[in-house]
Amino acid sequence: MKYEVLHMLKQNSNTFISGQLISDKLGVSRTAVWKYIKNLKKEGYMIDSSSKKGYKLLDSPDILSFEEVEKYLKTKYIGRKIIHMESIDSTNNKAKELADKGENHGTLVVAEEQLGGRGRLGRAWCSPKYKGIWLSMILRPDINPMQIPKITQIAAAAVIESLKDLKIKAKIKWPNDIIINGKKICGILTEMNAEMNKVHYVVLGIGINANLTKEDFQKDILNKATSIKIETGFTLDRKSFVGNLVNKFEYLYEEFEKTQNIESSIKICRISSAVIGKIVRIIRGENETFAKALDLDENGGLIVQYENGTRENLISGEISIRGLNGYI
Ligand code: BT5
Repeated sequence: MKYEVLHMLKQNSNTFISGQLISDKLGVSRTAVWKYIKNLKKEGYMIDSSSKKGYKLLDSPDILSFEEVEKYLKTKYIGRKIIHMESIDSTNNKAKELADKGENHGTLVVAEEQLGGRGRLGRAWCSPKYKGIWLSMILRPDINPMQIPKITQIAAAAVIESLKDLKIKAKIKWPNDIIINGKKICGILTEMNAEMNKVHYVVLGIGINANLTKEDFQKDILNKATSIKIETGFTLDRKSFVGNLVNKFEYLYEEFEKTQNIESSIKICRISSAVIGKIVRIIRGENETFAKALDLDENGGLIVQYENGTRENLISGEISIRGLNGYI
């Protein structure tokens, strides 16, 4: 009910709306309305209250709840439900827990801060409060588990396209890093629950360093991590960015759902690749080899050629790519 009150305030954001009208429309007492208003103020909404005129919404907090992101959404199912949390260990953990209980395809888990944000192979992901976009999507594709790496490429393409709308040029360091000026501003973590031939669900985690300053990062990652704010000087409007990102994602994901192809996403990933044409270090556990990155294949795998001429199509999973002398 609190959000229905908020909805009414938002619809009349330039004018006062009387407590009586809200109470009549929603069928609750005026005291209840007053309590909801008090709670909304606690969440950071600035609401002018006047005993004669009623309530007027002055400003909304910079949070990524459904109520704040909704006006930017053009999707059919992705983000139509957002579970928003102030603080959580990891949105991927929460999304998995919810998916295990049957949460629907398209639901998003978004947190303002993660205390145990995760990268691949159990690495830590730095996720300070209100500074970034830390979200996970629950997806229920009817596909073979082998197809899962395609979802990472769709997500990478959607991030690139959303940045492009803001005239920000970014590149993809295959398979799951988005970089600006050679440093990482976004990481993608795709996890699944599956049997041999059937995927039960996928949790697609996306972390975007929107407005972090240098002080927000641990010192040991500053050589490879950065934020949109640091690189462009521009404060990202996180709400519209999330809306735009899920719109782009759903559009590209639909191609995959209908045809199992990700041609459009691969095109974007190819143009924006930070590795194609370069000699790269391929790290598999303890093992390191060098090869030239040639292209992406239709599954989103990276085609590389070793010094002896043999070629291999790398599948994301447990592989990391580095530049010859550093991160890229
Ligand atoms: C990733 O792993 O890049 C995947 C990151 C996914 C994060 C999202 S946030 C929402 C969702 N919930 C989660 O718990 N996770 C997902 P990987 O390729 O393994 O890179 C991890 C490495 O990047 C770390 O070992 C650090 O070196 C570095 N790193 C940590 N935090 C970073 C940050 N905020 N920005 C850039 N690099 C970072």
